[in-house]
Amino acid sequence: MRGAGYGNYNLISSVNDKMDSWINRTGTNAAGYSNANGSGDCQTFHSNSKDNNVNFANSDEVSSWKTNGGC
Ligand SMILES: [Ca+2]
Repeated sequence: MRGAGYGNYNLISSVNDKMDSWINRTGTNAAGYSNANGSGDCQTFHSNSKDNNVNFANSDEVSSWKTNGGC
């Protein structure tokens, strides 16, 4: 859980490749990446939105994320 405006951040190993839902309560789009350091497949976490069960293709793959813009 973070505010808007943060750059890329790598997930720790205990939650790496585990994300299956998200909520974005900020007014800024955020994004998650399948690989560390903002690389690989990207999915946008739209502002003021949520997804309780991420699409199969994007589930359990996020390894890094940012809150300063979408993909
Ligand atoms: Ca990954």
